[in-house]
Amino acid sequence: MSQKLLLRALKGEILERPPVWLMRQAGRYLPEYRAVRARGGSFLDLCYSPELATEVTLQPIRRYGFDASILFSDILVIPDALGQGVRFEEKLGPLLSPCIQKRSDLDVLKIEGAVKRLEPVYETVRLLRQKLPEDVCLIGFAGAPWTVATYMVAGAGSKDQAAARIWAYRDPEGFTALIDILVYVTAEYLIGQVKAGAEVLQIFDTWAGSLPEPEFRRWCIKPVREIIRRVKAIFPDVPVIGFPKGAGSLYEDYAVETGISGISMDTVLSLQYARDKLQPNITVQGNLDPLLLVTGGKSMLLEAERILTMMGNRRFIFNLGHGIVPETPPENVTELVQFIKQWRI
Ligand code: 1CP
Repeated sequence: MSQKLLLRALKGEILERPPVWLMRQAGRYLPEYRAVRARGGSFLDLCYSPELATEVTLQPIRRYGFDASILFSDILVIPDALGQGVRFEEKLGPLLSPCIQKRSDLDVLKIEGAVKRLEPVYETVRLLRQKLPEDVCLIGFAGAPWTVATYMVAGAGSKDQAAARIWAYRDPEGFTALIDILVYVTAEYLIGQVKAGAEVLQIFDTWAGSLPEPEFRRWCIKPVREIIRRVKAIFPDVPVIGFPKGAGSLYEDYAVETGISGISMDTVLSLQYARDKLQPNITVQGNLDPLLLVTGGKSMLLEAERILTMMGNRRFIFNLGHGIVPETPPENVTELVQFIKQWRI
């Protein structure tokens, strides 16, 4: 049996301390990341450069000794591989063009070949498996179809995901065609990552919380279930973590119906709810507020302790409720990781 803590936690083992890794553990809050990033090229060039992407993935592992490493890439490499232009602007975030807002717009997407265009990412995964310390677990990832679609339709990040919701209400069949394309490419992409050496997968559904219940079932649960079915048809044992951010009381159905092995809590989900409704069936991950890493100190450690006390004696992975923000002082991360690693049931 594997000794890696993350794999053991995802099998349902209760450990003497939970594994710890943090969403966005690589990135702009680290000076060594900014140095690599400044070496020129765009953000996507970094994602598609196996040597540089490997280096920035390893940076937080060296600095902090996390139990798991998440592949450095982005959820928007899929629209890029499909041929929709994607670029990242310093202040504006991602910009995608042309916008995909009706069925006929789907014609610009090049489905065949998209999976192959992501080959540099698989190469990064292979390099990481060679270079990671042997007790560190490698997580591959992708965005969930709904969340990726919200960017493809709006052509940018958007507050309320209005453009995608409007298309989905106006023409559900047309919107299904976009979701089906994303299910196909995302499943193949994740299969490619596992073939290359990813040991766990995480599916980010950052904008799950903007949908009413029937749409949540249709555009979040159903496509993710289908992706997992396809991945598991080839790799039955690979654990998948789902992150339906903002799903509230629908977290439970997402946990039960999608086929995931772990579920990542957002910052606002109640620990009592997670303990009562999720932990009996599934490993739970989360949910420290990333802004506590900006302040650090006593308030951060008190909240980390509350989370550990409530969740740590069941199946649990310590993480944040969302990604590390760029303003985070790196030394606060050191303090948090040391605190988690010395904690015992
Ligand atoms: O300038 C820079 O260096 C770019 C900043 C950056 C980074 C470091 C972006 C732009 N993406 C990433 C890496 C990234 N993105 C990772 C791997 C690194 C790690 O976790 O250590 C992962 C897993 C993601 C996932 C991602 N990208 C999500 C889902 C998780 C989440 O944060 O909600 C989303 C929504 C994106 C889109 C994205 N990528 C980048 C930006 C600025 C955005 C838009 C976010 C928004 O709309 O608010």
